Amino acid sequence: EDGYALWLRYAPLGGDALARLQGFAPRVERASGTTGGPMLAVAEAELARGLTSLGAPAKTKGSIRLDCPRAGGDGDGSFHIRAVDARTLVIAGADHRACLYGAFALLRELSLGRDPRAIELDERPAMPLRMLDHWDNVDGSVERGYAGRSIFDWWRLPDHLDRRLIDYARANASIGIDAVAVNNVNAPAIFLEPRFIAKLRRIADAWRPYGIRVFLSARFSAPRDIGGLATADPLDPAVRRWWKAKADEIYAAIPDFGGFLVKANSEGQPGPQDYGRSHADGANMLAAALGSRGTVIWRAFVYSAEDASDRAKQAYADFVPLDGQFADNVIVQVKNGPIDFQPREPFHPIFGAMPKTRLMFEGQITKEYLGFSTHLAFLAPLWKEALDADTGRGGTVAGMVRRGGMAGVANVGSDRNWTGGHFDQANWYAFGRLAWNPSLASEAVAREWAAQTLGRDAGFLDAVTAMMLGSRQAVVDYMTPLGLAHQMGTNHHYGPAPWVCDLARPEWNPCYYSRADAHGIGFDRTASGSDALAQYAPSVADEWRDPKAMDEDYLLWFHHLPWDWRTRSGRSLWAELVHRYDRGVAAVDAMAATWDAQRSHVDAERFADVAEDLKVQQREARWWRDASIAWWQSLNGLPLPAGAAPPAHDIDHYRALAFPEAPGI
Ligand code: BDP
Repeated sequence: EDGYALWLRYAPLGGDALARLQGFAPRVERASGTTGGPMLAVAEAELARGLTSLGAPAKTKGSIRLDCPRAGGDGDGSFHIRAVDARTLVIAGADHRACLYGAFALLRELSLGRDPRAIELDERPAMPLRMLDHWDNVDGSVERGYAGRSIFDWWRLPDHLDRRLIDYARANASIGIDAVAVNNVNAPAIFLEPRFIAKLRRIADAWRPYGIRVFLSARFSAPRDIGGLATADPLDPAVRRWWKAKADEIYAAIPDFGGFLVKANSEGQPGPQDYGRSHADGANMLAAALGSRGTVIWRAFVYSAEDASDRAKQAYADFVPLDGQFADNVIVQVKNGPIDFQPREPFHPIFGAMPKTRLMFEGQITKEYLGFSTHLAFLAPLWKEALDADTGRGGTVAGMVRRGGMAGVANVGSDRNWTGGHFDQANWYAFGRLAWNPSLASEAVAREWAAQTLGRDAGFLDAVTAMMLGSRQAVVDYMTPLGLAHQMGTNHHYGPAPWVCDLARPEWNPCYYSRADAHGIGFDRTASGSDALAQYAPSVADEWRDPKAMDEDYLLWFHHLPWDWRTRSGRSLWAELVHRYDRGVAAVDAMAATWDAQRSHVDAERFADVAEDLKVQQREARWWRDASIAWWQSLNGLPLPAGAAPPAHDIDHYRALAFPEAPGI
């Protein structure tokens, strides 16, 4: 087993589960009124493949009836599954998309060993767009990619379509993903040229039966870059005509093209502000070009060089005043937290603050700031922390995106196991499942993933699920405990670099975020500091205002405190910080021990791969702990708390480390 099959292995059932499936022995049939089509064919082929693989006998008795009258897949994919009599299970919904999702859901249930005739599901997606964003470049490299090269072979497209792109679409369909942006948000205009539209068309045709619409990251300055115009001003009539013609050209090739994803006036990307126009002016101009055919997804990830007083405040300051100005087919895409995909951040204050705007949640599946693909970190608890958060403005974060969706920065590459680390598959899986239903529990998602992907033994699942659930907190503890953020190495974001303080823009420096000196540490975001707290609803801000009463997981995010400040454990802030680093290191050691005890439950290849990665993680957790402690000590001059091990090296050793070979830049 090399991991290529993902969670769609359909390993043969055994024991009672096999006996029940054999007793049912279904064949797949269509209800009268349901006619065939490419999407239904995918559902039928998947059921046939899955049932056979799980161990259903060739001689059939019962039936699985597909009752999805409308051809095509325009509906939202809601489906239900239930037994109508002792030998017939029906998958039903409005159109073929319902049967597609229903087929995968049924196979998931069967894979988990459920009694086929007792399966009853009634499901509808929580939000319309469940999307993956690829940060893949035209040359086959992947920004922040840790799973090899891009799966998109732009060189050989459109003549050759890699088989892997079909397997990719199938995996996405199995978890309800319905949209994919194929190229990096830092986009060159070349993707909008006719040559590339032909390539995109080939992909769109291949993915249509799997219910996936393609999106393109569009460079805002394209009318100048490739259109021969002197400007890209969104209010210029020639610019508007250019985009309209471009959209027409794309729709002629791809009638169900999803639309444009845009990173504008952010980290050097061009945008409407270059012409004194607002984000709404820019987004609405593109929205008019697409018309009712598609959607503009406009990213709120902005922070300007001019005002670096608190980066955490800038997206809100730029976007909230524009609430109500965006066209209906614009969605503003907001990262889970106000800075940048850190191991832990409070939820983004824009959620709840733009009631007249369709919003989308952006999470990062690829682990740019969480140890790349060599550290095991299950991210469902990270996303859930934001999704479940009550905004104090009439609902949770998940509720605020129900008219928009969720987009995850993909962690998929051409590595044989897709995601670099085997457990990173769980993050892809979890993102899709949560976008379908954000109220699923992290534990349930971890368990169903592990059962389908690794093995079904109950003791094994208990151990592996617990390991997964604690893994993200372990990363927080050994990298950035107590609400610290952005302490990673420059550019590649690999390893610790809390000492860095000399980069061109203040908010690129780890020292900007820690604000550590001889006296204390932490970023004051209360009224005495940047007052970022005031961007949250009063009920939420109240939770975080008092450092004595608040959840200490966010302590140094909101407060600058002296090193001898008393935490709730009774320890000084310094001792608590060291305690948490140590807790993180110990947690990784425990994960390695847990995994080691599972040898008999996992195939040798995947067992060894994971064991090797955990060794790297053990080593790097210590590195993070030691380098961080050595640095803080060089500032505060404090002795280590009693019993804490001294760092393995002095601070100069850690500062001298360099990694030109680090991937993903
Ligand atoms: C940052 C990444 C950078 C991305 C940027 C973004 O370091 O590579 O381009 O996010 O989201 O975290 O646009």
